[in-house]
Amino acid sequence: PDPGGADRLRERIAAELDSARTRSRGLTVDALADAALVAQHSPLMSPLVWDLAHIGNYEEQWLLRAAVGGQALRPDIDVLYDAFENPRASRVELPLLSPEEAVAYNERVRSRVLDTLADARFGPGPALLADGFVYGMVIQHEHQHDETMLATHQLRADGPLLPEGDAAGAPPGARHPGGEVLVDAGPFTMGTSADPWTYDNERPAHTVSLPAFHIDVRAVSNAEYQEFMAAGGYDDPRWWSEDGRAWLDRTGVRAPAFWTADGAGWQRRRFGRVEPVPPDEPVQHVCCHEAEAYARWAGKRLPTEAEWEKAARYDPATGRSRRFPWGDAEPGPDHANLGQRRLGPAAAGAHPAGASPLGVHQLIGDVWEWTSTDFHGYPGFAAFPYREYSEVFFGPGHKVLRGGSWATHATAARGTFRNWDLPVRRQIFAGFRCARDAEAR
Ligand code: AVJ
Ligand code: FE
Repeated sequence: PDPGGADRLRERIAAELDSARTRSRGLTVDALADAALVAQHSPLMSPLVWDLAHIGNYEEQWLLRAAVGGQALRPDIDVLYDAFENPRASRVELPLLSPEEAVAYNERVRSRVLDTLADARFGPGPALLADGFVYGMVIQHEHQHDETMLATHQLRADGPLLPEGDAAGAPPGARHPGGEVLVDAGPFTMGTSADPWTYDNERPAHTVSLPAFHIDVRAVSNAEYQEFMAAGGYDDPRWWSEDGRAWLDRTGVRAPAFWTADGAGWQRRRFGRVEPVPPDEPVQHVCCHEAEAYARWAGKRLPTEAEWEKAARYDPATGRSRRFPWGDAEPGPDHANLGQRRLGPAAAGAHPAGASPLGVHQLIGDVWEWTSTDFHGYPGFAAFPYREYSEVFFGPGHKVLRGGSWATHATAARGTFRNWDLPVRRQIFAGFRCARDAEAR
């Protein structure tokens, strides 16, 4: 027993709740006028004011009602902020809280949460509270919606509003990594049973044995993706799956989202700024069909989810799986480009300190990476604490993405974290890296 442990955990929770809220406000009421907060910027996204009050309502449901059994504040609005009741495209029609009401409601919830935090018992006892799990869940939930709100900002038609952050080039002297590494055949531990703030879908730890494979040291860059475009990749049916071809025919897409060509080459719009496409950054805003087509054109394929995780976590020297590619330490600014420190991915080679034992770079941060795997539960999966977080999305419709993006907060990024989306989605901050069978070629 560690008598000071619960107090340290309380302090960490309070600090993380606070920094998540600063970020949520920075993306909503501190950045935009009311009209832009209540507007629908894309049928794919909620109005920003919906995300804002949904964050508070989730916190009320889990940290006030479920965790400490407190009185409900606004049970009448649960239905408005229930993501399953209301598809994103129709949320704008609901009688939502105004921005001002949402801020006041969120503050009321938060001040009660902080009052009850002092008395919260973190175990032994109900699993919801063990090691502060439910607080970690609510903190990660807010960060995940912050990333979603950034995707909404990227889709806004009006100009730049968000601060640009650091320009993260490669550090001086960093070797520009390239090529691929061989991952030997054999077992590794996938998922976790230990990390207390992980989601149900990351559990339990289990052994997976893989044949040998090669995986690229870095994600596919804008320059490489342009070679695929210049080689007629979008028009060559050999590279596209049947679903991919149907998607191409339906959409007429011929470039990543937000790209436009002019006399000077390819430009991209990034949070209201138009700029030349930087060659050394990983390509982003491509869907899984595009990722798959590029990989086939390059004579490769997407990694499976298990291959991605083995490349990210497996340490051949010890046989152990690490929490992160660089070890078990929480991510620092040298390890990975996370947390919206800047508004885009970093160039290849920018984070040598974050490489995995096998020498694979930038697995965490920069861009979510599409894998070829359908989202499913690991052997022994048990939904906790609610089926609607993961379980209802299991099945062939959703592809797993790994690693987190530049917009993902460190508290919601780790070697076991699993994201998922429809294979046609391009508004998320996703790119990919390639892999291939070791026997092939
Ligand atoms: C894990 C990003 C797919 O946004 O639908 C937010 C996260 N779950 N609120 C989503 C989530 C509930 C989820 N993703
Ligand atoms: Fe949510």
